[in-house]
Amino acid sequence: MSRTADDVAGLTGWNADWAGLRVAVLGLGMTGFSVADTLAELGAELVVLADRADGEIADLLDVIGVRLAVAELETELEAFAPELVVVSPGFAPSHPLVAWSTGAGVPVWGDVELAWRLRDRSGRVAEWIAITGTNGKTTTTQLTTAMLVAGGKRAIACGNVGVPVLDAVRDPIGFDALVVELSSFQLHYLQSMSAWSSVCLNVADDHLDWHGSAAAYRVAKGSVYERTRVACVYNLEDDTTRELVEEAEVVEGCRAIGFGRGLPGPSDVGLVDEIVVDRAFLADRWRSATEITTVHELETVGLGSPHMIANVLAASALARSFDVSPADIRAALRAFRMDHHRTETILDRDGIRWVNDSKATNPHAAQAALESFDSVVWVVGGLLKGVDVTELVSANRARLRAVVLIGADRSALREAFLRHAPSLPVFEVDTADTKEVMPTVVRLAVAVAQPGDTVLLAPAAASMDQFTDYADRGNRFADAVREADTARDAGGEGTNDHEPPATPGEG
Ligand code: UMA
Repeated sequence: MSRTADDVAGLTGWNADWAGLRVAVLGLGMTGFSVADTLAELGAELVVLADRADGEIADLLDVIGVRLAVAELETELEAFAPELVVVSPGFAPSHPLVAWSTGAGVPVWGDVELAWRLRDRSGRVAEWIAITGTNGKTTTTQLTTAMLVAGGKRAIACGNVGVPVLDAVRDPIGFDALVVELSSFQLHYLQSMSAWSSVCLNVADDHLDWHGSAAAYRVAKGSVYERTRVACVYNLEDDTTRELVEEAEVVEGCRAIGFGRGLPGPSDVGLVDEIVVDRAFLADRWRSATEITTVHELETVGLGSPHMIANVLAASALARSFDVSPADIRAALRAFRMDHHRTETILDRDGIRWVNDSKATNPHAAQAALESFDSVVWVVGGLLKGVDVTELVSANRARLRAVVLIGADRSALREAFLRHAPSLPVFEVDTADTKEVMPTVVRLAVAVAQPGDTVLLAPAAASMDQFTDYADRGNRFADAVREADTARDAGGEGTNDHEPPATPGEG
């Protein structure tokens, strides 16, 4: 007999009756495989539907005996008549397979919903610390994890950071805490998580094409706070995050903890005279504060820019909520190393700094990167995901020496610069050959950059129109910068001693 949506809603726990449940898994990337592998172990009846699939993962699916369909997906789905659909985050709610499932009244979960229900897999049930925000979430996730580990906890960073949550849940030893980075896509398909503590770092327009509207994106982000048990951490410099906490239904006794670069009130984590202090997690918070670290120390490990300090404050609040001592947090920060592609200096020569911030995949992130420098040759463009760039262009006009436009479709940016910065030199890289994009960028930038300038790759856009992902885009930029530098040492091209191109235009 088929199981109803109510039966499926009641499936919580590794030992629930998953056997024979008919589940359609949408997508076969990182997420889809982890879902299929888990449910196969639980004895569910499965089909994976994906219109494209990496050969290696498809082979693995075959090994675990799960069927894959790559064509006629709607017909396949209807014929399979699933009792549950588990969807990968790349599938928007408007995708025909998702729309059919919701229309037919079939429960649609994301992998994180499934992971939450299966979190008692090992005897040691981990608490979850949930992290979202338009920007800074990966760094904050890594910082929080490092702090927990320094505090002697067994913790792992998972979720959007690149480790499916189900992989963490199925660890045989188990963890004290999962530090879960959640994208707005994952949050949209998550219904029952009740985190120990949670944070939404900031909210700015992103992924509007996926969500359909800014309001829907905001709702998804805010859902991170729902059912939080100990601490909802919010950004004192971003009113939206405070409103989202106010709107959330949390567990009785859960506290709201603010973080920000100003003076902290009681229940906040903030800065006093360049010292990072906690005024939230101490008994006498009305009269005293605990020192965690100093801005000077953060600068020495590359965490001194305004947005990095904000990430450190948020991570500190989360770690303090899990009882990590200030001394352990400080030790974690001292040992912390930033990932590649985040305001990463590739070369600093003759007064010109070359910086890779390929991780800036939306205007909000690009703004944070631009603010770190006074005079910039800005490499920008790619897939804009339906987001308006006008404000970004007009707000940064004064710090720009010149602009190098990349991306398959550069029209929106071209238009914005024409309108809001008509006298600014704008060069376009017009090539369909991926290998040629970054060498051309570097040639153009070399010609216009002056001592004191930063050539900044902060595209404000996703990369998939021209590159595999943001890492590929950043690596190609870094390689092109280094190659031009080597060529210069060898006496060839790539120096800063020739004239700028006479007229901006296509490179
Ligand atoms: N697919 C289709 N049709 C579609 C869309 C997808 O068939 O219309 C199938 C294909 O088989 C494809 C697979 O789905 O191979 C890809 O699934 P996916 O796009 O959901 O990606 P995963 O490999 O499962 O990785 C996802 C996250 N990707 C996205 O949200 C787009 C990863 O975040 C995350 O690390 C991983 O799950 C583990 O949780 C990456 C990301 O780009 C880093 N995130 C976005 C961001 O940070 O901006 C949200």
